[in-house]
Amino acid sequence: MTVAAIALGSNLGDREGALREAVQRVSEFGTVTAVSRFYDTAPVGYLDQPRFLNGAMLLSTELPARELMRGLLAIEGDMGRKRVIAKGPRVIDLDLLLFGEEVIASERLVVPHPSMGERRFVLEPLAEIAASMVHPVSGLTVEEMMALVE
Ligand code: PH2
Ligand code: MG
Ligand code: MG
Repeated sequence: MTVAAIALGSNLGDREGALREAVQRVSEFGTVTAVSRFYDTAPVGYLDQPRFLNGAMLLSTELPARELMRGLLAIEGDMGRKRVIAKGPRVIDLDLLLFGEEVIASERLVVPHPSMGERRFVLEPLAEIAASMVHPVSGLTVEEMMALVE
């Protein structure tokens, strides 16, 4: 059994409905042990797009990381995500942030998520539900990462 931390984001259509639906669908891959509040956030990176609703969840799962990732991508596809502009508007974005303390660097999957430490819109919801979860590369807790982000 592994605890996976997953980030959720949406900035098109019914953002809250999309996040709720995604949580429901992800629950098919294990047991959801926590869901953060949803945060209305200004777009970061590619700025000319609507505001996001972001959240985070914890999933206890028996699946290996690559299977979970495959499942997350399938949910994104089912929910109508089209990859048009990199970092652009999306109905749903599901990012695998942490998978226990596993470190994975394959062509298809990199865990911990490489940019999680730079993103307040990821760390703030995650800190709400998993403050003491440890980043296996830096050794920092989510709470400590949150204190370092601008
Ligand atoms: N996702 C991005 C790019 N910029 N900004 C916010 N506020 N929230 C996001 O989820 C987000 C973003 C690409 O994944
Ligand atoms: Mg993302
Ligand atoms: Mg993504």
